[in-house]
Amino acid sequence: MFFFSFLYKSFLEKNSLRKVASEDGFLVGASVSSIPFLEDEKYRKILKDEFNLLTIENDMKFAKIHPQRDSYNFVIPDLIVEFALENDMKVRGHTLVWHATLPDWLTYKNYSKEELTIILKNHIQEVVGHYRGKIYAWDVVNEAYNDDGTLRENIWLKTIGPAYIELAFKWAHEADPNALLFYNDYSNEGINPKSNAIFEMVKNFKNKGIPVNGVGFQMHSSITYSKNYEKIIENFKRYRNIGVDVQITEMDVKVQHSHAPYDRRLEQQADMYSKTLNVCLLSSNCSAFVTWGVVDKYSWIPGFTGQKDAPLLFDNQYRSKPSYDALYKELEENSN
Ligand code: 9MR
Repeated sequence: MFFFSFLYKSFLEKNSLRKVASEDGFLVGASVSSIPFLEDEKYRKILKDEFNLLTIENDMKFAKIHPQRDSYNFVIPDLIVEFALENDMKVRGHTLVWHATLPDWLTYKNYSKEELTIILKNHIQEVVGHYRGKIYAWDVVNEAYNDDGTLRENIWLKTIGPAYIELAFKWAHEADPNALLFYNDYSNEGINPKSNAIFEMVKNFKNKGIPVNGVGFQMHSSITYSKNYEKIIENFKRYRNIGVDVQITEMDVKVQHSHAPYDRRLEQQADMYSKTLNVCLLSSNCSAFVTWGVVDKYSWIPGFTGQKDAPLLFDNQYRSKPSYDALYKELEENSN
């Protein structure tokens, strides 16, 4: 009986992304959204069966976790972190410093440089300190660059100045010296003014001893925009040469804006997912592949574009899609 239940269990485990990824120490993850996490048992089951890494999609953002100047709200992120650790999954913390999803108490008041510096330092140290030892990697700074390679205007740059980025990394490291610290952005996967500027910043941080471990490539994609995979490999390689990890942190693939039959669009989507994972698996410094959501109906995209879409690995009936199969196959063939 024991033997058969063992066989059955191994069979079930075999058919999951995390099982095939874990054999090689690779991390395959998804972002978690609080409403389905709290209300949808099937959603939680997919999370724990399929992934060995979770990113908290919204509940660690400044406005959510630090809603008033003198109070923090760790309730939902605590539940998700506990769930992850109970199920032997790692967690990516997202995100400490960003221009968006800020609380009103920050947005609608003018602070001096000294005040804002203390606010940011306290925020980072309180949040990172709360999860010390539990969060495997933090997106310390998110989307600080414009596409032309200049720094994005935001309250941090305006009031603290460009040093806010390196200060954030130092403060996060002080609060949890074992957490990996990432800079995360979008449209930075190829070689372009934005990715060059980010690379120069990270290289400079390494030279100066600022604690940065990795760069996240969000990889929000669409079947109507092709990718230059050679350039992505080249970009990942230059990070490897300076001892910096890379991760795919927020991948999804839109299928709207195409006139192809739906089945064909899902095949194109699968192809994009698997080619991107392939680049990561063939790059020795690429340690994780994370999708931005799990089940199509909970994706952020329809709300953002105003059009329905199906950007993820599971459809609205929780069935795995061709994109899932393509990732599974890629993991099976190419992890080492
Ligand atoms: O998916 C997230 C969506 O639910 C939120 O409304 C939005 C604003 O906080 O952020 C979305 O996630 C973003 C992520 O935090 C950073 N990279 C881009 C993601 C998609 O906009």
